[in-house]
Amino acid sequence: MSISVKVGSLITLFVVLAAYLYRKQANDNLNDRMGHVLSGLLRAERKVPQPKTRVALGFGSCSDIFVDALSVINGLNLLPPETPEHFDSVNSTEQLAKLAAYFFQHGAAAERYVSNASLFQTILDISDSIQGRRWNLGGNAPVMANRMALEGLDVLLGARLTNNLASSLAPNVKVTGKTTSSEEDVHIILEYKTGEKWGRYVSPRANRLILHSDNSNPYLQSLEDFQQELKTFKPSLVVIGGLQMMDNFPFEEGQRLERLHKLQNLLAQVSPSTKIHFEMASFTDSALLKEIYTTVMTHSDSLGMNEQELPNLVGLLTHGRITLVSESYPRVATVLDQMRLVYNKMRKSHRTGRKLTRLHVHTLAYQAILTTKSSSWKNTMSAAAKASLTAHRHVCGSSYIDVLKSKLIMDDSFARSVSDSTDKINFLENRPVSCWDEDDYQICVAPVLVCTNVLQTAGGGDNISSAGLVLQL
Ligand SMILES: *[C@@H]1O[C@H](CO)[C@@H](O)[C@H](O)[C@H]1NC(C)=O
Ligand SMILES: *[C@@H]1O[C@H](CO)[C@@H](O)[C@H](O)[C@H]1NC(C)=O
Ligand SMILES: CC(=O)N[C@H]1CO[C@H](CO)[C@@H](O)[C@@H]1O
Repeated sequence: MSISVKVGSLITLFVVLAAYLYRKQANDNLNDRMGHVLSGLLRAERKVPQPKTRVALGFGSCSDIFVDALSVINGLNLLPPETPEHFDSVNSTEQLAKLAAYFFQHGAAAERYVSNASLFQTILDISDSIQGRRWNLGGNAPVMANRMALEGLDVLLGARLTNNLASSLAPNVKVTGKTTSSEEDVHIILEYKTGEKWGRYVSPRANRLILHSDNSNPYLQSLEDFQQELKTFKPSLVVIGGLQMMDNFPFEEGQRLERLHKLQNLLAQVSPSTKIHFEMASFTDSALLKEIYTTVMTHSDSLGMNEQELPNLVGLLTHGRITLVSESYPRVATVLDQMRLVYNKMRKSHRTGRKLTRLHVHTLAYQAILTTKSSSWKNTMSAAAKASLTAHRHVCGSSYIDVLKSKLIMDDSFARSVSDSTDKINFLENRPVSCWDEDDYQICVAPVLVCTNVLQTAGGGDNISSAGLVLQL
């Protein structure tokens, strides 16, 4: 070997080594930064004691089967459709393929009713045969109930449960109404990761499409029992969720509104010292969301929702229609503007019911909580931190947070409003939760250490919202 070749390979070696050291340094800096963000969030979470109080939640329950979306799509021999299309409910495999492509290509969360019972059974049988599928307790109210119970609260749950489901509840959850032995509603949660490919469609982020064919949840069967027990349970918070099960369900004429009026009546009778929170979900039927707006939302002190559900509500409030798919990584400024719009519209247009004093929006990248300054909601900063940590813990499936399994996708600074890009908040890694006052409210924004090792996305919103609420009571 000649000298020049030796020198040449030596130089190559140095270059490779230098590149390696440079990358290692960059990684170490990044991990240091995330370490600071993590300890800042943990400090904020621990700053306030967990309250010892009572919470009541309704409605509905189901069994969730979590399964890899593409395995089910392949199992059903679904070919990627020419044109993705949206449907309010699903009735054939062609519709399913088009609908799946529609949400998959946007990485948008969705939940749809399958009107064809034999098709639903087929999808379920295939899902259950796929390796790695998991069964879990499901339904917004039971998941939130378990979360609150884990946080040490006493919980009343308005749901009719089968014995099987009742056994998955924490011991400090009391269930209203009878347990039934009849069949339980099943929700199929088709999960996909970022960058998965189905034909020419690529998912821009991890998310899920939920399919259900519920026959009992849409009727809010436990409502009357729940109302009865609330009188003696005297909770400090009532949480309402699970109403999306009414979306596209074939009710008889007038039946849906009749149930919602019963719920409105229940809420109107809740003592003024008890707060009411409504957890939004994915809706497609604008008429239903309008009914829920007047019967439930205007009777709530607090609303919780994700980055898809917020524009839905904004759409309803501004032009009476739901927006189907929106940005999956919305900027902070956009979300804050939408929150201000919802807050101001709801505070102004009030005739009866309660005044909105709290709004929590959970997104993949950050948590934003708005609270009215004169309200009795406490510890907004700690609540935002806890919600953010819970988002990571839930998706990664571990209460310990590993910075090596995390990434920050929030920018180093963010504008507070789209209308003024110079009014920026710098994100401080040692004090990661930014809070400030505006008009009669406070806003806190906490970055999420986004889990890169995704175990589950469904149920995230329920855990995150509950975690935020717990510290604010
Ligand atoms: C299913 O789809 C067919 C064809 O589009 C339609 O005629 C029928 O009414 C649908 N059935 C249900 C239950 O939605
Ligand atoms: C319901 O699904 C089955 C297949 O699972 C299909 O054979 C049938 O045509 C579907 N019904 C409608 C109305 O599309
Ligand atoms: C991170 C986390 O707490 N996840 C929980 C979400 O809620 C379900 C149901 O209560 C729990 O099983 C998870 O542990």
